[in-house]
This record gives sequence, structure tokens and C-alpha cells, in this order.
Amino acid sequence: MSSQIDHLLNEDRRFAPSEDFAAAAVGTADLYHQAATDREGFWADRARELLHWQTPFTKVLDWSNPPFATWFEDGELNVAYNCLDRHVEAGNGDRVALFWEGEPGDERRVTYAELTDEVKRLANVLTELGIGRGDRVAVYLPMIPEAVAAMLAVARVGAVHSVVFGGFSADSLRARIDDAGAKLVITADGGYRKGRVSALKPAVDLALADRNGSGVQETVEHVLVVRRGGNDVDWTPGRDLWWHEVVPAASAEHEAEAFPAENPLFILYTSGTTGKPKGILHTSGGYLTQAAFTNRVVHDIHPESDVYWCTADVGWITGHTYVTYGPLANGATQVMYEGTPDTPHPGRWWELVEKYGVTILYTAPTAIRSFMKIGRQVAQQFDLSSLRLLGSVGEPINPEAWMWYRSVIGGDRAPIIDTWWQTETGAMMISALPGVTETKPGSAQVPLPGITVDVVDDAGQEVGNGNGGLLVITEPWPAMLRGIWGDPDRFVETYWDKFAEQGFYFAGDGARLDDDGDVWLLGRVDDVMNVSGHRLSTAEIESALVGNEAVAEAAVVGASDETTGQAVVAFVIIKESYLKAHSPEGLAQTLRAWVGEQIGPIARPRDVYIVGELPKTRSGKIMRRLLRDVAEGREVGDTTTLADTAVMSVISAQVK
Ligand code: 6R9
Repeated sequence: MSSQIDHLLNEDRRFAPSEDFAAAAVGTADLYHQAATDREGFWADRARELLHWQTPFTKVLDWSNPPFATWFEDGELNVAYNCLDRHVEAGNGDRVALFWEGEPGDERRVTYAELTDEVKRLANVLTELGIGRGDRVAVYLPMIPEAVAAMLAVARVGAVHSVVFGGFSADSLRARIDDAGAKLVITADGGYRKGRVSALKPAVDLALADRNGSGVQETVEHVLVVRRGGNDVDWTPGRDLWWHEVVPAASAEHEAEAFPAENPLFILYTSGTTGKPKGILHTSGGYLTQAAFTNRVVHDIHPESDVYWCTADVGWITGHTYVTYGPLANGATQVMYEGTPDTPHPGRWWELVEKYGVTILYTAPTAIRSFMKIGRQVAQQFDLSSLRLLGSVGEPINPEAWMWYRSVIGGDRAPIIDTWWQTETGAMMISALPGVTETKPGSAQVPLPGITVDVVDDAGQEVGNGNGGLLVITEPWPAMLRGIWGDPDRFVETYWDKFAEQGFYFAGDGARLDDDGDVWLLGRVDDVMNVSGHRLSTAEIESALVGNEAVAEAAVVGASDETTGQAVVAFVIIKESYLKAHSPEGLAQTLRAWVGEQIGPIARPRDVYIVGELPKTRSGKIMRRLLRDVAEGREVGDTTTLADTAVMSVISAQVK
């Protein structure tokens, strides 16, 4: 990492916004001044200005019982009303909410009036199915308008959604359904991926397959199925319902009830340092305020004229905040694309930018790097001149990728915002304001107005400009997670115990402050990997590996990878009993596929190395640092704390 830091420190290119951009920008320097003078008052103003409250709040932040915060506690609102009805009531019902494009090229234009109508009908269906305030609904859908409608309808009736990424396996889905105790699953027969239909319903059927004797009480009563892929599906009468049969038949009259600001809005599972994913809990008023505010000022949304496109799947936090909630709360028009970037041809994204006249593009560094790899001529076949702002999220963006993005995609004209945040923070925390900040390639730069962060050492002391340490958030923020579903102790332990004395939130990221005090993110400091902008835990993949009959022990590391940022590399010890009865040939491939089936294709290791031993300390802790050296082809670092110092040369030889 030190060569990376040196490299970043030598980065002295600067890009100021153009005068025209700055003059028209929604976010102005004034916001920083307001927030610095009265932080809570600043957020209260944003909440009033950006949202409709059925009952206005009188309290802003309650931090009397840290780390459990409440924001706008005595206010009441309906999240779906804020994202839909009020735009229709304001006369913007004909505005396109979604320019949806299916992977095979089919298209749907969904206006605000149409989306509102669909959500009202679905809300009535949910009520008929017994879903009400506080009930959990799992959503397991492809990137189709129904995914957005499902989230909003669940929110509209005061229930809680748990969106599970469609690329996750039946096992992962089951774990999430069980943890949340979902009563309903909303899914599709299948969706298009890489040129063919990828089925979803069978995974739901498998997840809900008879669990008698498993000790798990089945909570799911119904499965609502969207027809998208047209693939054959099994059907459980009484449990399964077709969306196209029940939703259009339901009434389009639905009054949006007011719910308290702290009513839970969603649970979203993310990887932590243990094997069990954490259900991050978000609530309504504070979350929606910060989602709408950051989308408005960082993405510089002008709802009347912009065509915005966030390429994230709604299965991730970026899709929650910057596909569903932020842009719809702001009444923006957006593009939603079902498929993969290279199907049916490698220029598909750029074709969509040209076709819809996309003005704002928000995507991940891994995508930019893979476009870099195929060469600029692919993107340059399309007219990208509509783009006026580019965004990045999910992992550090290296200066080369930043410069390529700026010049090839942005025509050296569009500012780039590099936005740091997490599932837990709910919305952006550190980012330039595109009309204000002079940007630096590779740095996320400054906390947003109303957000306070710092970089500290292990003891919680400020490191000061020019130094590196751990990123912390020093004051509560409106969209902060309210807990981990069902596990308040883990919430405190994971994020707050490390700096309990100072009351800081520990983000799990390393960071450095440059001489101007700007923040440079340096990646995770825990056992969480970031593969193509997706968080994966080493422990989760290790536990999948040892679940295979052949594996005795496994250690997983994230090794740096040119395209995906990090790649999963596994070191496994095979059981002797297995080797007596089977040949080890092809086993590495089998184990790669196994992990893909257990967790999902994104977790499939790039490499599986079969080794005789793993490097352990005297207390039995696996030294992943040394394995990372091997995986990255470096000379192995200090081995003196190993119980057996010879083990690394054996492993290195076995890997070669
Ligand atoms: C939004 C999202 C969070 C982790 C986070 C950090 C990394 C996200 C980043 C970034 C550097 C950025 N991360 N944005 N690192 N620069 N602009 O990605 O949420 O999936 O929970 O991941 O991603 O390591 O801690 P999530």
C-alpha cells in the first residue's frame, strides 16, 4: 500500500468547475457556512425544504442515548408519497420517472403518474395480503420498474423491505429471509443477463423448500411473482401469486398514511468481518432527507431538464439511495437498465447515454477500468456530449481511471465527483460539490455540508494534515444506520466500541489527509474485501469453502486486481480422508463453482490454491497479510510472529 500512497501524494492535477457549471449549480458554497454555524438547524432546513411532512417535526436530533440516534422524531411522513404523489399533485405527472431499457432492447417509459398508480395498486395488494406497518418483505427482482415499485409500495404501507440482490444464491436469500422474518417475497420468473434469461423463482422455491425438522419457523406466507423472463416456473397454489393478475385488478385509490420519521424503512444486508451478513437498518425521515439532499446537490439534479443514470442495481445501497429514493424524492427523470454493460455489444452503456441524452452518470471505478481495458474507441463511437457530470462510488478510484473517465467519457468538460459512503451511512458523506470544489483525481476530498469526519490514529487522536490513519465520523448524521437488525450488541461492537471514549463512528476504512486537509481513501482495514465495488467478507467465503466435503481449512484474501479492484483468492487445505478416496484434479475449479453456488457468482474466487498448511500465529490467527503477499506475487513480509516460520516458503512453492 505504501507505493500507492506515494503515488497518490504526487498527484497535483486540479480541476476547477467551469464558470457556467458553477453559475447553474444547485449546491453552493453557502451550504458549508450554514452547516458550520448550526448543524442541526441546517439539517432541519433541508428536511423541511426537500420533503413533505404530514406532521411537522419539532425535534431535530436526539443523541441522548448514543449510539442510538433519532432524527425528526415527532414528525410524520409517508416516504412513497414524497417520491410519487406530490410530484403528480404538483402537475408533473407526465414527467418520465424511468426510461427503462431491458437487456434485449425492449423499452418502457414510466411517468410519475403511472408509477404512482402502480404503487397505489400494489399497496392495496399488500394490505390484502396482510402486510402492514413493521412487517418485512423480501424483494428479489431483476432491474425492472417493478423493483422500484415494490420498494415504494412496501414503504407506502409502513412495512420494511429487504432487497436481496438477484445474483445471490438460494442459500443467501434464505438466510436473509429468515433473519428478517419476511412474510412476503416479491420476485420474478427471471430476468435477462448476458443475453439469456437467468431464472430467479427457482431460487425462491429452493429457499422456501420444506424446512420441517430444520428448526426454522417458516414466516413467508406468499410469493408475488412478476413475469419478466417468460421462463417456466414451478407454482405453489395458495402461496404464489402473479403480479400481472393481482396488481392491475387492485384499486388505484390509496391514501398515503403518515408514519413516524423513525419508522423502519428497510433492512439491507452487507458483509462484515464475521461469516454472518449484517442486516443494516434504516429509518424514514432522516434517511430520505439526506438521500434527497445529496442527490440534489452532489448530482446537481435539475429535475426539469436532467436525465440521470445511476448504474447500480437496487440490490445494493447505491441502488436504494440513488436509484429509488433520492432521485424520485427530487422528481428526477432517470434511466434504468436491466442488463450487463457488454450485452449485446461492448458499447451498450454508451449507446444508452446517446439514446436517452443522459446528462449525469453515476457508476463504479471497476466499470470505468473495464471500459479502459477495452479501449476508448468503443465509447467514442457514440455521442456522449449530453453528459455534464460524472460520479464515482464504491471503491477508491485511481487517478488513471479518473483521468480516463474525465477525458474519454466526460470530454474534458464534465466535473467528476468521487463519493465516499457506505451501506451504513445510508447516503453520501464525503464528496466534492461539483459547482464549488476544485477536484483532485483520486481523492473523495471533503465531507459534505452537515457531515463531520476526521482521520485518527488507533487511540482516536487526530493525525493532522499530511498523515494517514483511520476514517471516523465524529457526529451523528440523518441517514445513519439505526442498528443491525436483531443485534444491538453487534451494532455497538462493530462501529462504536473502538472509539467509545470519543463517541466516533468507526467506518472500517483507512484514509489520509493531504496538506489541504482533503481525504484520500485507502481501502478497508478489516477483513472486508471490495470486489468490483461489492463488499464481501473473507469469513463468509471461508465458511462456504469449509462447508464443502473436501475442505478441511480455508483462508481467503482480497488481492489487488487491475479491473475489479480486489479479487477473491482462496487458500485451502484438503481433508486427507477426501484425498484417499478422490483425485484432487479439477478440485480448484469445483471449489470456485461451489462458492458461486453457495453465495453468488460475485463471491466466486478468482484463484483457489490447494496448500498443505496455512500461516498462523501462535494464538492460531491466520495471517492473511502473508497470504496476500503470495496472492499478489510479492516477496513475503515479516514472518516472525508465525508459529512455524517455515510454512510460508512451503506455501509459496505450492502456489507456483
Ligand atoms: C456506497 C457503497 C462501502 C465501502 C466503504 C469503502 C468503499 C465506497 C468509496 C469507497 C473509496 C469511494 N467505498 N465508496 N472507497 N472511495 N468513493 O459502496 O457502500 O457497499 O457498503 O461499501 O466501499 O471501503 O467502506 P458499501
